[in-house]
Amino acid sequence: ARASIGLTGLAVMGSNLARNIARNGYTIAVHNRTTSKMTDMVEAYADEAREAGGELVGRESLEDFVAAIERPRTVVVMVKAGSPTDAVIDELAPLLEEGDIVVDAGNAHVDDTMRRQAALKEQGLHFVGMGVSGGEEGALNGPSIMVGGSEHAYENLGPIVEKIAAQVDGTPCATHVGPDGAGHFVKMVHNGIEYADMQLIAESYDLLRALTDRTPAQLAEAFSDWNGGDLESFLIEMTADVLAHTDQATGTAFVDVVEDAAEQKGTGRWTVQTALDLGVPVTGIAEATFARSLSGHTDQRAAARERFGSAVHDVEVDVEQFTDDVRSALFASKVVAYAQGFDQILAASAENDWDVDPGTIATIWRGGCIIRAQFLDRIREAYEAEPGLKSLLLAPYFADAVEAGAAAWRRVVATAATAGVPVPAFSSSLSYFDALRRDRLPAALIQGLRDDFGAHTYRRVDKEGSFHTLWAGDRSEVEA
Ligand code: NBP
Repeated sequence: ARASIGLTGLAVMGSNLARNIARNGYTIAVHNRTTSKMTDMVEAYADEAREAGGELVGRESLEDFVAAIERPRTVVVMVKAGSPTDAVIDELAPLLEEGDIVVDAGNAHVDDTMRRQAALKEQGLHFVGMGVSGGEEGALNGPSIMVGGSEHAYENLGPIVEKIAAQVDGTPCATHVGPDGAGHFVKMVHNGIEYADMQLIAESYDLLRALTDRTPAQLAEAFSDWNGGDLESFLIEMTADVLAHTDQATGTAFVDVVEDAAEQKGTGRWTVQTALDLGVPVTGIAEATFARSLSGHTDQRAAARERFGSAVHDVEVDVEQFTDDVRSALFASKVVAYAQGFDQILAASAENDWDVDPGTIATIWRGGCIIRAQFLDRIREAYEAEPGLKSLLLAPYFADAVEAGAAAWRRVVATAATAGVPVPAFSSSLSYFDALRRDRLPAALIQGLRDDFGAHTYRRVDKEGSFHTLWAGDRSEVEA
C-alpha cells in the first residue's frame, strides 16, 4: 500500500513521531540519511504498527521513499534545525511534484520558515512550518502541534496531526494556526513562555529555600500542594519531582549536585529578538533568557562573590505566610508572562495577516506540551468571552487574581530585595503591571531629553501636532 505520509529524520523526535503516526493506523514511509537507523527502527516497531492497523514502510534512498507516498505527497522533515534542514529540503524538492507538501517539524526560526516557503512556492510546492512541542515523550504519545502553511497543505496533514496529538476533553491539541510562518512563530513563543514559567518557578524555589530554611525534599511538598490549585501544571508537578529526587551517587539532594549554569538552545533568545523587532515588551521572557546567560558567566560570578560576599541578609518571615505570598507572586507573574507572550503572537499575526486565534492557541497548549496547565482553560475562556481583549491581564478571572495577589507580590519582591535574593522575573513582572496601570509614565521626561539633545520632537497633552523647544536658544516652542 502507498503511504499516507512520509517522514525523514529518524533521530529521537522523528522516530517517535513516526511511531505515533503508525500506531494511529496510518501507513507511513520512513527514511533516514544513515540507513541503519531506519532499518533498526522498522525492525523494532513494525509489529507495533501492524497491530494498530498501521505500517512502517522503510526506504533506503530518498527516491524510493518519495515514490512510496500517495500524491499529493506530505513529507515530514524532522532533522536538526538550520543548515541540515536546508540540505534535506534541497535534496527532496527536485524529487517532488506540483502540489506536494514539505513539512518542517523541527524547531526552525520563523525567518527560515518564511524563506523556505517562498522558495518552494516557486517550485509549485507547499511548505509547512510545523511546531511540535512535548519533547520525545510527547512526540510518541501525543504532542501539541502548531501547523503553519496553506489550507491545501492542511487538508491531508490536518486529520493526521489532529489524531496523533494529545487530546484534552475530546479536543485535539493540534490546529492550523495560520499561513506561512505562523506555526513556527507560535511554537517559538510557546518556548519563550516556557523559559519565563521555569524562571518564575526557580525564583520561587530559591526564595523559599533561602528564607524558610527547608530542604529541597520539604519544598517538593510545597510545590505538590500548589499543584492542587490554580497553579496546577506539568512544570509545577515536575518541579516537585526534581526537588524530591536524591542523587544516588552521593545521597544528597539532586538539585545540589547539578551545576548552576542553565543552558539554552535558542528559542527563548529568538522570542526576545523578534519581540524587540515587533516592539512588544516580553519582559518576563527576556529576564528568563538573561538569567540563564548570567548563570553561565561563572568567572564573573566567582569574582563578584569574592569581592562582595555571597551572604543572604537575614529577613524574618512567617513560613506559612511567606510561602503563600510566593505562591501568589508566582501566579501573578505567570499571568504577566502569558499576557506578554499572547501580545507577541497577536502583534506578529497582525503584522503578517496570519489571523491567529489566541483562544485556539490556548486550547492546543492544554495538553502534550511542556507548558500544559489548567490555567490555559482560563485563557481560552478569556479570549472566547472577549475576542478583542486588550491584555490577558484584563480578563476578569486574571484581573481579579492579580489584584488579590498584588500585595503579596509586592511583599515578595521587597523581601527578596532586602535579603539579596535575585528575582528578576518576579520584579520585572511586577514593574510591568505597575507601568501598565500608572497614570503618567516618566516617558514624558525621556521625550524631553530626546528633544533637548537631538531635536527629536514631542507631542503635547493639550494639543495636536509635534513640537520642539529651542533648548539652546530662547526656549520658545516651535511646531515641528
Ligand atoms: P537532531 O536535531 O539531533 O537531528 C538528528 C537528525 O538529523 C538525524 O536523523 C540526522 O541523520 C539528521 N541529519 C543531520 Br544532523 N544532518 C543531516 C543532513 N545533512 N542530511 C540529512 N539528515 C541529516 O534530532 P532530534 O533531537 O530528534 O530533533 C529533530 C528536530 O526536532 C530538531 O529540529 C529539533 O529542534 C526539533 N525538536 C526537538 C525536540 C526535543 O525535545 N529533542 C522537541 C521539539 C522539537 P543521521 O542519523 O544520518 O545523522
